[in-house]
Amino acid sequence: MLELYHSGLTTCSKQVRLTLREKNLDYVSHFVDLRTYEHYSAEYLKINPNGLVPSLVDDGRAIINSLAIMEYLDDICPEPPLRPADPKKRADMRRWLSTSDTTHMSVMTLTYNAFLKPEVEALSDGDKETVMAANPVPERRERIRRIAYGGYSEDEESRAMDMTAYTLGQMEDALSHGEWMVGDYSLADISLFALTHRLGELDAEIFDASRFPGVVAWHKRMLARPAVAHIMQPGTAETPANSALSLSGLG
Ligand SMILES: N[C@@H](CCC(=O)N[C@@H](CS)C(=O)NCC(=O)O)C(=O)O
Repeated sequence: MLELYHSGLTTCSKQVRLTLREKNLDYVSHFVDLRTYEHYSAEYLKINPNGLVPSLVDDGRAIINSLAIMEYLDDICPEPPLRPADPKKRADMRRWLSTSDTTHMSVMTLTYNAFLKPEVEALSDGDKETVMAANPVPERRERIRRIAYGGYSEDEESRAMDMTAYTLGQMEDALSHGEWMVGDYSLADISLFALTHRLGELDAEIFDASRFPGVVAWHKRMLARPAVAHIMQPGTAETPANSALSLSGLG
């Protein structure tokens, strides 16, 4: 039996929920509320010692990291295949998974400044300290400290924007060769779509058809997939209101 611990519409939860849906896999859904810090509870930390979502539990064994989970799902359920058989293309796919991971950091910065700043600023010092102390990963703790005290500067925001635009530029090149990132539809498309979906929510000025026509057209192809329409519906049991955001600004 598969159990998914996820937070609805946060970037990494979208990646795994979409993979599950594309494969038509049933699972027990556990919504982890990032806004009440459920991901830092002792119970959840036993599943995911990093205190991050998502986590998959398969017959009692936890698998963590959204990208590892996506590959795991393709291993245990090979149909329809979401990784190219050709080793070179498979390497390309992994390169995009890695790119999605690094770009996620920049998109988090944009998300924080656009959506979360006032809420985090309004937290009491005690709450801020609680959140910082709770996160087990030193790099994340530092990011939360950064957010809680001062937030990202314009300069940092502009660097995050540049980095995101750089990734979109690389995607534009890749998409000039075909409809999907690496030949057939694959985990590369799923991992990157989770980011472009967030850029759409942010109404980010860089995500623009005049600058990246191939990416915007690909994004529309993604939106037309039934699995995407299914998992993106806001306000369902899996995606309650505000499920796209974590108050620690790291969704
Ligand atoms: N892809 C990585 C990163 C996961 C990640 O950043 N998850 C965010 C949601 S997209 C999270 O749990 N944020 C809560 C926090 O950092 O407090 C993984 O799956 O481990």
